Amino acid sequence: MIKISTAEFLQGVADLRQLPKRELREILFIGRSNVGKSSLLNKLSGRKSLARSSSTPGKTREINYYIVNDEFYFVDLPGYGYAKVPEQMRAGWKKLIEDFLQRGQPIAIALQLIDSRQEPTPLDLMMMDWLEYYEIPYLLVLTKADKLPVSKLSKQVGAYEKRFEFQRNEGCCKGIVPFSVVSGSGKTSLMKMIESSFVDTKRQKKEAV
Ligand SMILES: Nc1nc2c(ncn2[C@@H]2O[C@H](COP(=O)(O)OP(=O)(O)OP(=O)(O)O)[C@@H](O)[C@H]2O)c(=O)[nH]1
Ligand SMILES: [Mg+2]
Repeated sequence: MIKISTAEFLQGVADLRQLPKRELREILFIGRSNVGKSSLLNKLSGRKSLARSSSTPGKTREINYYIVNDEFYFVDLPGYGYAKVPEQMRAGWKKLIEDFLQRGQPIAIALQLIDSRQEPTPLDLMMMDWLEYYEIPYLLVLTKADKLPVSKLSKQVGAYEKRFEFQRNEGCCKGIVPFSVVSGSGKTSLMKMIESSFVDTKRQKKEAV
């Protein structure tokens, strides 16, 4: 399994002209404000405070690039769905994300985070539609799994499996993984899935030649 030996903040991007010059495979972290993107990124990299995680939702306004093992990027996308954000900013977010997904950079996999206690929001569903449309493989990560009793959690995973059966079988959804930053559960399966996404990205590249 991939071992993360180094992970460093590289840069924040508010404008696509500022994207890093070096093209490396990317793992995207997508989800609404406060869902646990930064916490997951920190947990996977084994660095407690690499990405700023806070209890103030909507803090991350830029696309944050982290370079891992000098080999690939973790990309923390700005959270959406924060009620207090002005309309103009919301439109800016949509344009930034959609342009970002269309760049043609090698995205190994996107992690679409949803709170395990909740139903996907309309913006989560819109994001998933975009991922399907641009044919970006993704995992649904059900966060804060420690906040649900085990039986409720497995019921919820079952409900997600059923609801997104089509995306799982015919679309780009590669799996549904419950995760808790508190217990660390889900970390190993996520790392394995990220690793196999690298193999698939290589394969796609070869086929494209
Ligand atoms: N109990 C529990 N709390 C969590 C978990 N993951 C995140 N949190 C908490 O949820 C809050 C938000 O987490 P962040 O990682 O900052 O969320 P984010 O998605 O990066 O938020 P933005 O950057 O604002 O979009 C923090 O207070 C975290 O400690 C989890 O698995 N379990
Ligand atoms: Mg964050």
